[in-house]
Amino acid sequence: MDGYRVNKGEDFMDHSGFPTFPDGCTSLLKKHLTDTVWAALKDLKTASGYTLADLIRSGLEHPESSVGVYAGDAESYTLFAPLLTPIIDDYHGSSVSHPASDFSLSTLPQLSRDASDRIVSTRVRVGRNLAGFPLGPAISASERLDVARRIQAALTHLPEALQGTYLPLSVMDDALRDDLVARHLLFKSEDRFLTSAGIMRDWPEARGLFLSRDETFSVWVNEEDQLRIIALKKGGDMTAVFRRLAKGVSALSRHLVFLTHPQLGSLTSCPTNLGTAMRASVHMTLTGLARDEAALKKSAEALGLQVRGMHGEHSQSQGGVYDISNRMRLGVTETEAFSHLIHGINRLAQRDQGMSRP
Ligand code: ADP
Ligand code: CIR
Repeated sequence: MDGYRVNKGEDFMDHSGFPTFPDGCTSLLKKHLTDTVWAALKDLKTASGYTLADLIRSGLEHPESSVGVYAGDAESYTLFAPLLTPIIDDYHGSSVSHPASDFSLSTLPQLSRDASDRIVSTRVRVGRNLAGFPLGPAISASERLDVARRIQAALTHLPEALQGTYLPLSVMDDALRDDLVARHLLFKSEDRFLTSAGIMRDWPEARGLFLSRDETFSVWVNEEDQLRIIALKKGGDMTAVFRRLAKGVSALSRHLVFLTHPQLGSLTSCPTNLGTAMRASVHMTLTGLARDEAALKKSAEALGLQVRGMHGEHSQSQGGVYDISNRMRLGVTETEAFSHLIHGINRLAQRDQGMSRP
């Protein structure tokens, strides 16, 4: 859908209370919320009080959503499985048991010289949440604070090369915050999808950014997920960024118990992030392919890649530079997802080269 329209209140219910979606809505929520599924789930509530209405609120209020649901807790994934399983299968491919985490470097393919030359910066992030707590949409203010304290304590045990400073959002001045966001180091303070899901409640309390001294390793605290563990570096040394991220994840997992599921891997508030919860991305110059953005998105999609703009999801490209990342995160290891990205980037660079010839 072009632009967006916020659905409010009775707008999106028919006379029986079944949610309705405007024409042109292509969300996975609309596709999989049949009247049978709705009738079976509408009166259910998880132990932390999360209901079907909570689960689907973001997708109803924003019919331009691509997915449209956020889980409130681990139990959401079992209680609301008749809706979430088809959405998960649709996004990630049919459900398979998620393999054990593997960040090994030995099997990574070679990045071509042509691709490497086009890469402005490389970023790899994983989402994590803590076992024993609800996810962002259903967590209470005191639980969120407890989560932040545990993460801050774990951060003090990072190896020397990753050490840095924790910056609480509640005491950060606007100029510093804007600068960190502009330099891709900090999350934005508004997101209409997350707001509708209840994730932005009590903002900016218990939110923060941990930044390593050299600014190439960071941890976002209590945004969409309780932790986003991130490695980010200028240039196309993709292996070095992947290795740095793996080091940080491994260090933190020795001091925190992350929320996992036997089939779904790491549990995250948005089902697109399940499994590895990893999005590895490059900012890449594709001036030839940029002449037809719709075709670029189509070829990237066929390669299993996602195209975003220069400031993340729902933003625009600038100067022919795009954010290219792995789309699939569940049912593959981190190394497999990262290898897939490298292969895809090599292909895109090759195609762009062809398009750029006079
Ligand atoms: P996510 O955390 O899910 O990746 P976004 O798509 O909103 O969420 O991206 C978060 C931030 O990371 C944005 O500022 C985005 O521009 C930045 N980013 C993503 N990939 C790169 C990259 N390769 N180089 C620099 N910044 C990046
Ligand atoms: C949506 O449904 O569009 C938002 N809730 C974000 C979904 C996750 N992003 C993605 O798959 N690109």
